[in-house]
Amino acid sequence: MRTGIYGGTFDPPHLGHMAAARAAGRIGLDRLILIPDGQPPHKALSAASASPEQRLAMTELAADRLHLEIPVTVSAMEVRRAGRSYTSDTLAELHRALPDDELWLLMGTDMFLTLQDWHDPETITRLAGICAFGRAQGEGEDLFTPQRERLERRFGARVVTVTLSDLVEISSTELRAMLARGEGREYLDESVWGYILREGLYGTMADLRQLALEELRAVSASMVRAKRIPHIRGTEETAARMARRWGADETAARQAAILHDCTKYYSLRRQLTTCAKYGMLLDDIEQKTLPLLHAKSGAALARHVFGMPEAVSEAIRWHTTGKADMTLLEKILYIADYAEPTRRYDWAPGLRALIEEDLDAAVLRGLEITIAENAREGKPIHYRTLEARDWLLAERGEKG
Ligand code: DGI
Ligand code: FE
Ligand code: FE
Repeated sequence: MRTGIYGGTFDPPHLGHMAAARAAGRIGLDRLILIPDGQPPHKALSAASASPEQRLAMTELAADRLHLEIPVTVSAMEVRRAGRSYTSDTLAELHRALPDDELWLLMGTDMFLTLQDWHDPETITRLAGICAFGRAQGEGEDLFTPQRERLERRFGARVVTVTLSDLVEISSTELRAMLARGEGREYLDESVWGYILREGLYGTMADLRQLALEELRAVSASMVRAKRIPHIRGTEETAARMARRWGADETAARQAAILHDCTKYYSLRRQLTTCAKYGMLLDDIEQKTLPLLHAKSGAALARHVFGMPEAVSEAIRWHTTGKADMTLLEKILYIADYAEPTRRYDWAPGLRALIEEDLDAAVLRGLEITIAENAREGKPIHYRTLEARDWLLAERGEKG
């Protein structure tokens, strides 16, 4: 197993780090471990820095968004270790844990050119091969070749160099200064930016109750796994189109869709504490049914953390079960969640046509699909889903 190790302060992890990590695919690694450092030996953390826990969380977001073929994990070993973070200690620990692995230490140009000055370079070069990233033009080989030869001669180091054509020219120090001025978003993955806004890092000082749609999207993205983001985007665009088609407030439809699944990955415990904190009442079934709770906790956060109007919060609250007497916005979110383009089911194409023609018929079909699917899986059907269906059947009966 060839294991790549990429350490850094990641304060914050930016697109330059992500491009470098992606290059790991080009040196034939089987897996990659990102390691945010605890107390970096080469520099003092400034007051405007994120905490180790926050750097860990941002690195986890970035790792999930690399979309590499190989597994990428984030290790908290340096963050948890007391004292300074020495790479030699980290490699020794990894070598003990993974004795059969071939370790490769990934690093940028500046680090590579000073490797002989690190703490215990003998141990580092004995336990790991060195993979240095260089820029495509300029400093490339004229700087790299002599350093590679020096390290090989002096330590018997194994060195490979990779040039990055897509290298992003930004340092975290510059980026933090830009963020404090309301700039720099283009150097960050959307979710990492959203995390920074949500936590108010680096002097961003965003008012979470007044976020623009672009900021709200980023904040929501920072709360979920990468694989859910296309579904949230699809729901937003479908809800926006439905709002125009059926005469609802498009911004409200977008807001509701952006936030509708933001708590989807909360644990049962966190769902319950979030609902309790904001006075969101739960019935007996909800208390025990994790897949239903994100609608309630999401509604609570939408209202109390993100300052959404009640109509938006209510649409989120009822998006999983539906209910009798749904408002237009509630119907739109409910059905956009089903009909959005990333849903791949046999019934999806028919439903996509129906939402353009007859909104109530589409909501009714969505409810019936939910009832049939839960019944097939032997799960209890929420009484509100049944009430919603009966309400729409009665309404349609009266009209017809
Ligand atoms: O959050 P999404 O996956 O986009 O969709 P959703 O909010 O409709 O949630 C779907 C989940 O909720 C799925 O795991 C099934 C579950 N669910 C929906 N209605 C009921 C239900 N589970 C039970 N037990 N009873 C229901 O009536
Ligand atoms: Fe949902
Ligand atoms: Fe959803």
